[in-house]
Amino acid sequence: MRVLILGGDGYLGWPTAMAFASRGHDVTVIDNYLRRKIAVETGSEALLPNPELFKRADIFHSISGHRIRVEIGDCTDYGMLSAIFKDLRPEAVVHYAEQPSAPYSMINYDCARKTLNNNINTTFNLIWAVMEHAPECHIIKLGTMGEYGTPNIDIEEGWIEIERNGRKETFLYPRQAGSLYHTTKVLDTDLLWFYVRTYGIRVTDLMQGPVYGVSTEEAELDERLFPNFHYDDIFGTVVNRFLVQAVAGVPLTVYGKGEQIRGYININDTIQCVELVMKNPPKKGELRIFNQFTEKFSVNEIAEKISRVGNQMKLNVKIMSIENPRKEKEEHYYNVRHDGLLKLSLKPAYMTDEVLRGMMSKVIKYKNRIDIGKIMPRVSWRAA
Ligand code: USQ
Repeated sequence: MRVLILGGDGYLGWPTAMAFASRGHDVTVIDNYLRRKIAVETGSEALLPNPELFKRADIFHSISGHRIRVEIGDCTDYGMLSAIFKDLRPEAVVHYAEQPSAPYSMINYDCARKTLNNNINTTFNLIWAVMEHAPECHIIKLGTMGEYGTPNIDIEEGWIEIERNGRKETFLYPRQAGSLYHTTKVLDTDLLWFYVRTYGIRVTDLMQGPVYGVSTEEAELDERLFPNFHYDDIFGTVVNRFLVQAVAGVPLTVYGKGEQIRGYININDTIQCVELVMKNPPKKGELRIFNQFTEKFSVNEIAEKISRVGNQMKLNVKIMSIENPRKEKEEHYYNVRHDGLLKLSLKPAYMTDEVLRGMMSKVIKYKNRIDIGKIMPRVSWRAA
């Protein structure tokens, strides 16, 4: 298929591009390097240096023989995005081009504004580029499980049927996010739903949980192709952070009581899910929503798993509860439906001790690159 990946420089965008190109798809990536710029501004660089996109595409081509077309541009610029759509007329577009950090979105006005502008304007421009130049194109949008928050009732897969005074209607499941970043994803979903029901575009919105993983099949070809693996407080997700902390000899930073439960997914399963969704598009005029994670854990459970595996590897891992910098429920009900992707035949890779050992061995290889100054949280959810 002709696929356009927005946010192709990111932790998920680049491995997706390589996987799709390897499987014979015609892949173009766009990125404006926003995450790279924020990482430098906030001192949050990834564990391994990642060459810029043209260079990575060249390395990948020379090793694998597969080409990835690269465009450097800002998707909030409609002229740029619509010209690419007009030229390429993609059959599917995968939209990862969002400022992905909840802590960054909570730093101050400028960071909040940048997050809002980037995320909403990119989604809005994408919708219009599809409507004007590729109306059959399937939009695959990365949303987040955090859109739902942690309500005290079961979380359905995107939609909820409500009966009121003898009448029924199906609505988007209520959303109440816990950071401005997560709220931009709620706004994205609302925008997509408006244009789906009004103009009949074709959309899959993936409510993804925190992703973990150091490498993917194609990244194994050369370490310069690795996903940008962050362990800092801005871009690092909790499992990746704990792996690095275990290796660095820093006690695992459990925020507050540590009973916060989330649905987690291995980076290889993210790629698998996006490909399954792309191969099985919804019909026009449908907003299809999947809850994209494979297993749920509390932060304490993750800390215990990583410390057990780390200790088996003679790392002497300690766990430390620190004051929670976020405003979130530290104990809550969490029962989430997530069978949609399994019905599309997703084969999950679970967070086994063996998987954790493999990831930890990779991190150990780069132990001397770890900067422990990047580990403690710097951003609080309280207004400055
Ligand atoms: N946490 C700790 N200690 C840490 C880091 C995090 O206890 O050192 C806790 C957080 O307080 C939270 C949970 O671990 O309760 C998950 O935090 P996270 O930083 O792994 O994930 P989050 O900030 O929610 O965001 C990440 C991605 C985001 C994605 C989201 C999915 O950065 O792009 O949308 O995961 S979800 O969490 O389901 O909303």
